[in-house]
Amino acid sequence: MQHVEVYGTDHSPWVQAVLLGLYDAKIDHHLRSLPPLQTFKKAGIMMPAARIDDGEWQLESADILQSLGFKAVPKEHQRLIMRSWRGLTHRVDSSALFWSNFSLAGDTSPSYLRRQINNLLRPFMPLTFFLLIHFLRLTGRSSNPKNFGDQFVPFEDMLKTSGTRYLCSSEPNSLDFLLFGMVQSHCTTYVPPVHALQTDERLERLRKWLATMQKRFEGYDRLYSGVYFPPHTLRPKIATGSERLVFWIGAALMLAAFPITVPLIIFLSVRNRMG
Ligand SMILES: N[C@@H](CCC(=O)N[C@@H](CS)C(=O)NCC(=O)O)C(=O)O
Repeated sequence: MQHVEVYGTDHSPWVQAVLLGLYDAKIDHHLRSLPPLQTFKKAGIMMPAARIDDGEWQLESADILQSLGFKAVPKEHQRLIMRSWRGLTHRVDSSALFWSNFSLAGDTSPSYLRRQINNLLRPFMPLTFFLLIHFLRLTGRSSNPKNFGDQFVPFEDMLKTSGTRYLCSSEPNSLDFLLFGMVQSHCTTYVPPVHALQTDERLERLRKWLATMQKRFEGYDRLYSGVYFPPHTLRPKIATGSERLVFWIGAALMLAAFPITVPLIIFLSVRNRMG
């Protein structure tokens, strides 16, 4: 494996899982912020997508991790990861914070011109997530459990029985990346599950696991959890002023063009859910 191209934003738990796997396996990779045409045609803005050595674009984080050489994730574990997503919809509690956090995660293309073109167009992704999350909240589908710690208890139990520092083997594997990716996502904009992870008395082992993962990923430049969990690290690097300016111009254009953008987002979302 020479090079892997990944599409997505590092605010997504599933994109994070793939990036963590790539970092851990020391595989050369690049993160692009706009979807490739092939996946856009069939899955809209769905992320992550990845292609290994100019091969076919692949969707689904667990499948991508498997293609990278990591373990397959059993369906029941995938369901547990899905459940640990609860609370992420709180990232739109403050629209200003949601948008400004996205403005900071700039495109990373080496060419300045390409980077700025991508920064101009990438607000389409947060706009979609913003509308999707509000839709989930309005339709009562963003479940709010009494205690956000509950969704992490099954992982605490796994650590109790694994006999190692990781969830199911002596080295971190797909499940560790998926859960740690979820934690990264919860930390991009502080949401209630972060508080549960920090304070819930039932999650002692999970906090140790987080510290182990933090140490392992010390040099990883998308470590959002470092601000909230020890050993602490600085927040990931942010986009420059001119990159953020172009992002905001793009966001304004997307909003001004809402008679086009909003129906397009609805069309892509409905088609994804039906197909
Ligand atoms: N099961 C998929 C989930 C991917 C997913 O839900 N991605 C979200 C971003 S966090 C997305 O792209 N949503 C856009 C949409 O639903 O149209 C995976 O593990 O890769």
